[in-house]
Amino acid sequence: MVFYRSVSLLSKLRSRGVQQPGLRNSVRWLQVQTSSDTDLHSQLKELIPEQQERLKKLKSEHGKVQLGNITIDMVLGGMRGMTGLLWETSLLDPEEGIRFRGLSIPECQKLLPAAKPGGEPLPEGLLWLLLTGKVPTKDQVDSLSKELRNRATVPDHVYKTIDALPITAHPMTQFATGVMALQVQSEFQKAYEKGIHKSKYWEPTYEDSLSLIAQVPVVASYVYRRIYKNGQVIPMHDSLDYGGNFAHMLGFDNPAMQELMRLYVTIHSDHEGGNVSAHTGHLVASALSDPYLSFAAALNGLAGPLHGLANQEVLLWIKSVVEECGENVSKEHLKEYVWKTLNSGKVVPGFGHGVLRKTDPRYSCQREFALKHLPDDPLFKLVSNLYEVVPPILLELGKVKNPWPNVDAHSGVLLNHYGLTEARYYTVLFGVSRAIGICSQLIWDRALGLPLERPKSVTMEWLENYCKKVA
Ligand code: NMX
Ligand code: MLT
Repeated sequence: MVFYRSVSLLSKLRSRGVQQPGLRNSVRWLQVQTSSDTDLHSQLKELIPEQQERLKKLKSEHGKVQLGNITIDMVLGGMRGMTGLLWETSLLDPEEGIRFRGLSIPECQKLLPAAKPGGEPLPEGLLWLLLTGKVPTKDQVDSLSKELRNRATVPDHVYKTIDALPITAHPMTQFATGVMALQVQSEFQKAYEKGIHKSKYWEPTYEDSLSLIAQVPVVASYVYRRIYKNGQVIPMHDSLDYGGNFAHMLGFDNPAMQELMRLYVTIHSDHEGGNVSAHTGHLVASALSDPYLSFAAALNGLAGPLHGLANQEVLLWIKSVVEECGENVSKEHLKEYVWKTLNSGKVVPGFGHGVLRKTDPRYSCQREFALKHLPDDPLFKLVSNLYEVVPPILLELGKVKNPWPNVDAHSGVLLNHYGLTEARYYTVLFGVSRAIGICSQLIWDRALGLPLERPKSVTMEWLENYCKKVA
């Protein structure tokens, strides 16, 4: 049984100094952890029947309620503004940014357990929150950390499969290939072949998802060490948390870098359902493809430069600015460089968004991190100057709907500061984090019995004829 305890939560949040405006929104949704049970699976098992009932009621009582009109602009314009997906784990407000199960990023930073007092949230805590809608206790997070470590052994054939690729293959290609190779261990596939009843689908999906989340940092760090560190692999630490361990396996034991990785993995995990990677994962999973197949597909979408690859593009672009204009480039020179980029028919990477209409809060929290840990870093100063220089120029173009920076505008300079300088690798880090969001929703897709995704498409001729008819 789940209890809603908004009032006591409110005072708990207040005593931790959470800002009021956002708080009012989140309290409506947030469920407080009332159980000390540290087993995530049994918590989910308890939650699923009531959420199934909730969906059934929504369908039977309100199934015919209209959510808006579909215009030809929407059909031709990448479905922008068209509501068409159920995604429980997070919701994006165009002005305010992402909320994970109702919690904003600053609220997650205050409420989710950290490795040390006042530190960045542990991604395992976010996973617990996304899956259950409840803020976990430190004991629950520690238990989940341990479970993930226990599931992290990657079969040998996965390394051999990656090794079959040329070392020059893009890190995302190597990573997605590794994830495909992990698929041979899918519990869902085995259970389906044995004829599992549909009401039980979520159970092997849960098994696959937790194993996948546990193993992606191991595969990702293998790819990094293979390409950039002569294949000298660093084994997992037997007591570190998920984010700390990922930094460790990559070769970074600086406590500040480990904190950065915890923040990085937390904030990149989920961005509601319509972004290319989440939507791809959800679509592929709707055919009852298992979590490995679905997530590998999602990674291939993330590897596109308008989506996840933008973090690579941003650092490469910043480095090209430095190469051409020097580290202490003036704002005037920066403006010229931005115009040069635009005039050569390219986008300014790290700016703009399909849904957001203000500065991405994921950008803002990375800026906070930089102000705290690396205020004098020259590339951080350059990024700060771009924040002033780029938006007015994009507005001047007259077509850009959001001139403000997104998550990718900032992540590279933080990683670069701590020595992770290989920009081509950056999207792999995004991918590791995104497994948490996509797999959490996938478990709920199965638990709620969501159907095959199959929207209707039409031709230009069909649209022209339709317009003549309605004119
Ligand atoms: N630089 C130059 N032009 C831009 C930019 C930008 N940063 N952002 C939008 N535009 C252009 C866009 O290309 C389009 O031009 P055209 O009509 O000639 O095709 C026009 O402005 C209208 O686009 P919007 O409706 O504002 O944006 P849309 O929803 O289509 O695309 C992005 C969103 C994110 C793809 C776009 O803003 C972009 O290309 N940004 C740079 C790449 C980037 O940072 N991507 C990462 C997004 C976050 N993530 O991690 O996935
Ligand atoms: C994401 O995190 O997926 C990006 O910001 C893109 C999006 O939300 O469309």
